[in-house]
This record gives sequence, C-alpha cells and structure tokens, in this order.
Amino acid sequence: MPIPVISATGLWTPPHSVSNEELVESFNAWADKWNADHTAAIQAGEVEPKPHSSVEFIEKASGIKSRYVVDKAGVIDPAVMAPRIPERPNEEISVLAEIAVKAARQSLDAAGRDPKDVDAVLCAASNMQRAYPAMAIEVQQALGIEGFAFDMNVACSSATFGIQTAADFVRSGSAKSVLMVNPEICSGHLNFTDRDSHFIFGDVATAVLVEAEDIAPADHWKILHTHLKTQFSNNIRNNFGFLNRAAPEGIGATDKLFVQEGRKVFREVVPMVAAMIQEDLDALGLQGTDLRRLWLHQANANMNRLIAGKVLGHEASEDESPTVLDTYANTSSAGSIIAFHTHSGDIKPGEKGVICSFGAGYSAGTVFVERAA
Ligand code: CO8
Repeated sequence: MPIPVISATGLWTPPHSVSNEELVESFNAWADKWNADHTAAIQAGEVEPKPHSSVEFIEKASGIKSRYVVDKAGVIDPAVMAPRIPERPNEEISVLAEIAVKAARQSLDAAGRDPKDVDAVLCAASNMQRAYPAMAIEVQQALGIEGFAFDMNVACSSATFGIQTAADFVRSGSAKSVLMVNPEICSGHLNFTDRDSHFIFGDVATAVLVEAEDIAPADHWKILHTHLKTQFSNNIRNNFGFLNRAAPEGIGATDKLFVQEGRKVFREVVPMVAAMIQEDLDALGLQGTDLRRLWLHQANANMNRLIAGKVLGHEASEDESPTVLDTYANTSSAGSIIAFHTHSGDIKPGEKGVICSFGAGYSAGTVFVERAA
C-alpha cells in the first residue's frame, strides 16, 4: 500500500493588517452613532445601548493583537463594517480561488512538483464563495492540473479532514499527489458590529501537498497517524445558505453571519481535544513529551495553553506550542497549517509533532507527523 506523506506547504497572507486599536476605534465609532440614532428608544428602555469594545479585553480574552484582511477599508469604516469585495465576472478567477492558487503555487514550488503531475485538488474551507462549480475545480483549472477536484467544509477542522482524505486517496491508490487548499476569507462571514466576536477572525490561504512517499521530496513529513471526530453542537453556527436567498444587506440578519457561545465552546472543546490527542498518543505508544511541537488550531491563546498543558504535562513554551493567532487571529481551517508552515523549519529528522484543529460542528482532527530528512 502506498505510504502518504506531506511533501510541502504554502501560505498566502493578505497585504493589509488591522490592529486591535484600529478595529476597536471603528467599532466604538459605529456604537456611538448607533446609540445616537436610537437615543429615544434607549431612554424609553426599549433597547440597550451598545457598549464599547476594548483592546485590553480582546488581547486578554483571546491573545489576538491584529489580523490580516482582504479589504481593510470596509472593515474599519464605521459606515460599512464589512469587507467590500467587488463581484467579478465569470470569466475572471474568483477571489477565493485566486488566493488558494497563490498558496498552492508556493507548496508546488517547494516540492518541485509540476502541476501536471498532481492528481487531485481538495478545497477544504469554512466558507465557499459560491454553491457551484466547486472552488477546487477552478483552482485545478487555474493551475493546469488534470484528474479531479472537489470542495469540502468541516469549518475550522477542514484542513485536517482534508489531509486525512488526501492521505486515504494516496493509500487507496486513487491518487499519488493531492493538493489540499484552505482559502479562508473569514471577514466575509464576520459580524463586525457584534462586540463579542468582531475581533476573532482574519483572512488567509494555506496549501498542503500530500503525496505518495516514493515521489515525495527527501525533506518530507511522514504522516504517522490521523484521527477525525465530530459531535453536533449549535454553539458555533452560521445560518447563511441557499434557502435564505434574501441575503442580509451588510449588518442586518445576524444569524446569517458567524455566531457562537464562546464560553461554552471553550469549556466543551478544550477537554474534548486534549482527550483526543491523549487517545492518539496511547494508540501510537507515545508520551506527550515525545512530541517536539504542537501546531494547534489558532482560535484562542488560553484554549491552546490549556490543551498543550494537558498533553505535555507542563506549561507549554512558545517553542513547544507556537502562536500565530496574535498576528493572524483565527483563520479557521488555515490556523494550524500557518503554525506548521511558519514553525517547522527547525524540526530535525526523527522528531515528531501534531497538527490539531477544532471548531464548529463540533469537529476536531489530528495529524501526527515526523520529519523524514
Ligand atoms: N470588549 C469589551 N468587553 C467585551 C467584549 C469586547 N470586545 N466582548 C465581550 N465583552 C465582555 C462581555 O460582555 C462580558 O461581560 P459580562 O461579564 O459583563 O457579561 C465579558 O466581556 C466576558 O465575555 P465573554 O464571556 O464572552 O468572554 P470570554 O472570556 O469567554 O472570551 C472568547 C470570549 C474570546 C470568544 C472566548 O470565549 C473564546 O475564544 N472561546 C472559544 C471560541 C472558539 O474556539 N470558537 C471557535 C470558533 S471558530 C470555528 O469553528 C470556525 C467557524 C467558521 C469560521 C467562519 C468565519 C467567520
């Protein structure tokens, strides 16, 4: 049976970063205007005034200091409070495919892989730009890849689910080289007028090339073990879909954008993920301390501190469990891949680590890897 490995990864970062200060300033200006517009209703006790957001709260509660976005101007304009991404004609590559291609090319170049030798493309992300044709097929076409392509969505866990799917294709012999991309324009589904969540997400694209060991470059990553898990929960939800065609104009219908019970998510997901990693370590006959690094999903710095602490048996250092959340915020499925891409160059042959995602669904995935050479 062919052995699947990770040949290379890629990362595309939007050019514009928004600091907490900039985001909070625009939120507070929007809130002040809303309060002024609703003075009578507030005074009559019919509605609550909108409280201010705070830079200190955001950093303490989440660990996020800034985020990259595709359209900074719209996001920080109190009169807009949403990214403004112009629609493109069908003849032009769509935005999501365009950023996926940028990350993909980097991974193909790093592996020295000609796109003609890739057999399949998976687009694994939280939000697809349209219903069909699949984003993955557009990426396939833009890169000149033959074979097949399809989209998959497991929210924040899309990338680990994508890696296991790609690995299974390699094992079964239906593909030798699978490109898995995670274009995440999270700002498009974020309610920038919701104080509880306006700071959480950022935009990015990542790519992972999963291939049969016999064609992979020498400096690949062995995939030791993968594990996927889902368990239904309403605590992270977005009701936007094709059955509610009256699309919200900007900031109206809040349940057609990201909503969550952040505290419940925190409480329920931390033990679930820590137990899952422990179960996998047991299956592999390893201890937490055998892991050189944990590339965890980047949703919340305190969640990662707790999960890594449970797995390692001690407070994890930044070297053991690196953070990219501070500059990228939560980029959904791409978060753990950004951490892996940017913090794996120093791992020595034979050293092991785990890429781990968790999020809406609930969904969680682990990919245990070992540096080959
Ligand atoms: N500024 C100031 N104060 C605030 C703010 C703010 N911005 N926001 C909330 N507060 C206040 C609250 O009102 C509350 O006040 P009070 O105590 O008086 O009621 C107080 O601060 C504490 O609020 P919380 O209880 O909400 O704060 P927490 O300490 O729990 O932190 C977090 C909030 C950061 C959201 C935290 O709960 C968390 O990170 N939870 C985990 C979230 C998580 O992992 N979610 C995963 C979602 S990602 C996913 O699955 C992908 C979905 C698809 C992506 C789509 C892209 C959009």
